[in-house]
Amino acid sequence: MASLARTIFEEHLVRGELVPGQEIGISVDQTLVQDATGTMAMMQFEMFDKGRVQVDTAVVYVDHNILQIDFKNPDDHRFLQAMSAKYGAWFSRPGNGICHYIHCERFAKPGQTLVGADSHTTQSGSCGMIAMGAGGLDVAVCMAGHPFELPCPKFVGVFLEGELQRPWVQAKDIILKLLQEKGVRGGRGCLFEFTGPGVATLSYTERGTIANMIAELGATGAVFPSDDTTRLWLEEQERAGDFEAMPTGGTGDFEEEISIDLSELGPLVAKPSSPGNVVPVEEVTGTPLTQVCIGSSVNSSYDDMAIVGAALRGNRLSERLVSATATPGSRQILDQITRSGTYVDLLMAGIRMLEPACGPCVGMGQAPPSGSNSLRTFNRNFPGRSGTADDQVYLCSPAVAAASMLKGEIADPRELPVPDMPARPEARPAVVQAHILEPVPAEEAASIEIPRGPNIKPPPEPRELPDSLALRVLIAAPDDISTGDLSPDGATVMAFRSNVPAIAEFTFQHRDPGFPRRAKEWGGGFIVAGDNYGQGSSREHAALAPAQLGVRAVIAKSFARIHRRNLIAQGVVPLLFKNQEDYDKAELGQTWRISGLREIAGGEDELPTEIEGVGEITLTHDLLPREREIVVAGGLIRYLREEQPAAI
Ligand code: MIC
Repeated sequence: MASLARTIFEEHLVRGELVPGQEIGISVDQTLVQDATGTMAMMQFEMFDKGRVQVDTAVVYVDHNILQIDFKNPDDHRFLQAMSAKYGAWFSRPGNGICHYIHCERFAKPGQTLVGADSHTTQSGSCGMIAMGAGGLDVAVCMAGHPFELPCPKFVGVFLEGELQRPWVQAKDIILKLLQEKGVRGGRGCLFEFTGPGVATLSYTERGTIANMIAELGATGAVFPSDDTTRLWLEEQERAGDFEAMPTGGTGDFEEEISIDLSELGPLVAKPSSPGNVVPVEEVTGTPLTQVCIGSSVNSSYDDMAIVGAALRGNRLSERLVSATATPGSRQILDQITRSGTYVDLLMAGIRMLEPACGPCVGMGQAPPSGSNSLRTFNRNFPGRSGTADDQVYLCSPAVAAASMLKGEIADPRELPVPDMPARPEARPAVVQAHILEPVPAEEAASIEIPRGPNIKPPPEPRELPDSLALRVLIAAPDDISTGDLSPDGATVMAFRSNVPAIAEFTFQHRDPGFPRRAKEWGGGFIVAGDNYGQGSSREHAALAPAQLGVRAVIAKSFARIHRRNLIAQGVVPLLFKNQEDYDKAELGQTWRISGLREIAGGEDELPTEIEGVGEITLTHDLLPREREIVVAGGLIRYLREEQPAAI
């Protein structure tokens, strides 16, 4: 046997060698964008003047900015609907559900590659495919027919043994266990392949839970075998023809191997405000709650909803809670929970039933009360993401959520009686497929007009990189700055995703609200940061917005994968400290003079830097050959225009 991930990479390799860290290019079979990343990505795709998308399957989903409190979001949706029709993409209407769930239901295919403008694109790795998150521009480049470029990941085998102690220990506890062991930085540069006898005990959607949240480790992706479970899933989705058996690797097939005994796991909880802050549920039982939310971006499968419904049947939510919500992952799941009786179980227990969409996971409604604890089955709990500045969000499995809904405090589900589960109704794929609009044939598409609302502004023009930059330090930020710190989540800010000058005004809103004004007054500057800068989402706005404010370089101890690439693509130089202790010399307002920037293209990796009043330090970088050229050209669009004019 060989590693499945390696085999798929080998089959798609168009450039480079499969050596961890080396720059590779792979051909792309499928792309996805969603409405919050998709408007920018589609405008960037337009610049390539290709007429039609150049991948086999391109899908545009509307699932993030689903609130219509003014014209901005609906204008974006209308724009995306027209763009999809014109350029040959599928268009999933608002109300169909979350891109990751629908993609697994309708499009994921064993052996293929998928690149999506959303970090949780990794969920489709549950279908024996390589699925990776990327910034919108990188996805636009793939839609235009170019390979996806990335540092080759290290292939890590995760050997699962034994079986979960069901029903109260769940797939969420497997990924929380990995997060507990490796932390939010521990998966960077890794592709996790799940193998071993324990894999066969996991359902398709349980695999999806793990593959979704592999993004929280900073990983490139996760892959599961395409086996009998996958076959049954695809048959149920009336896509039996898409099945191909693809086993995962065994001992000796990986660059690193780890094992997890599923039978030893208990329920786990991630405490505020990082998905890596994981403890056994026993450590937090009794924590008072005002809110519990199930579903949304992860754990919104039929089974996730059904177990909560069954546990609550005949009971009422604790009166200590202000509210509880349930968000099914897709229209198909909504249909199934309606027919199984789960919907009524949840309704009668007092849960607020929300439409299938990302919703509260991304701060799109359901902000918790100030200074209180909210328990959620979601994937991220970065500070302020819920919409409440001083939020205290805990992450858990549906089982822990169910027990906690009854008590109004974090509770151990193993105290509950095992409920009678309703019979699982068959899935009805047509329920959602009917509302995924097909690409319009090329002849008809040519005459389609694209309506652009007043909030839809063209992507900003990146600038050429000078050889030296003397600018001030705009912020000296700590470790693990998330993209939510840089470009916040939530209804107000995300409505400006199509308007970079406007969204830039919210940069660092929660951590340092004076940042945008300072950046403008100081004529731009540098961001200095600790480890894992840019963790979390794929939103390129976290690079575009600082760039709009004049940020020309970020100097950090280390970077998160997708954000590092977004900085490069947008022409902001990601630099590293040669000596990490030099981070401590950074202070707000200092002028740093960085020299030799254009020499990066020629292979230079030491940049002498003078810190005013402190002295000289050396900065460096880990840019791969092509990345160096892109940065020096001033970003990916300029690079493609200058170096490969035929490509754009
Ligand atoms: C997230 O879960 O953080 C998001 C919102 O889905 C983002 C995408 C975005 O910011 O639009 C992601 O994961 O990439």
